Amino acid sequence: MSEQPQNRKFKSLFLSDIHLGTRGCQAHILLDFLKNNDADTIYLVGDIIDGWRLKRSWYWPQAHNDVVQKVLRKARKGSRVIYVPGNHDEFLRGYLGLQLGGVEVVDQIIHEGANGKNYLVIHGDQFDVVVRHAKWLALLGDWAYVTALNLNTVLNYFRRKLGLTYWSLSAWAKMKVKNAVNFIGKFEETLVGEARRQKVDGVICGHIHHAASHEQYGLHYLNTGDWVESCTAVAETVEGNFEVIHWRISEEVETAERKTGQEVAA
Ligand SMILES: [Mn+2]
Repeated sequence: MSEQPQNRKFKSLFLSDIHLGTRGCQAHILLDFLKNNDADTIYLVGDIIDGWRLKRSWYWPQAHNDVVQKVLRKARKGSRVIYVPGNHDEFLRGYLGLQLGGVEVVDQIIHEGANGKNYLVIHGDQFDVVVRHAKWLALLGDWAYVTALNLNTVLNYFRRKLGLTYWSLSAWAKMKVKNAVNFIGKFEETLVGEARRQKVDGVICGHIHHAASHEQYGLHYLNTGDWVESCTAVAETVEGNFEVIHWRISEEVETAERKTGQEVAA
């Protein structure tokens, strides 16, 4: 059983940075989230399938398949599903304007909020100077990030054994580095600038794995976070309020789902 509100129906759900195809992806937690949350429109805001990683080594356990099936089933049952590719799934940028299995692929889109405001929905890498101007540097950063995540998995295994709670090394490292904080601020400011340029009221993006909802730069900035570490999503209620959801599952569910995932994958 989930520790959080069950069977909620939203106007819209925004999810990004799931990184299916990588070991870091918390697919079992996402599955629990998808079981308990539904929406008229589901926006997949990029880096859903990690093509960079899959190109190097194939990693595709059953749980990752289940996530894809779950989303496709929602599309069949009437949810509008919109996929806005990111840099890790840029291969989908070759399919813009097409429908794949009931999923619309677009580069960016304006979301009309129930609050009467318009929001630019975009992954955000287009405005990340590191990714834009030096892909090799971004890939290096990517490697360092994966290494940190793997270390994190080992670390948390022992923390679990010792009865300690989950603790994210890479999240900690990222937050410790002052440059990272500057990077987040700079990114948020740039995305708000783009929303302003496009004459909309706000922006909903992903990419930096840092969920947020604020008006620090004059317009409403929302970031969906990720399903590698923080397990977050942005939800819009039918009344037109936006929420950042941090999804958590109980230890028993986690252990059970991990086991099933492994059995099927083996
Ligand atoms: Mn990205």
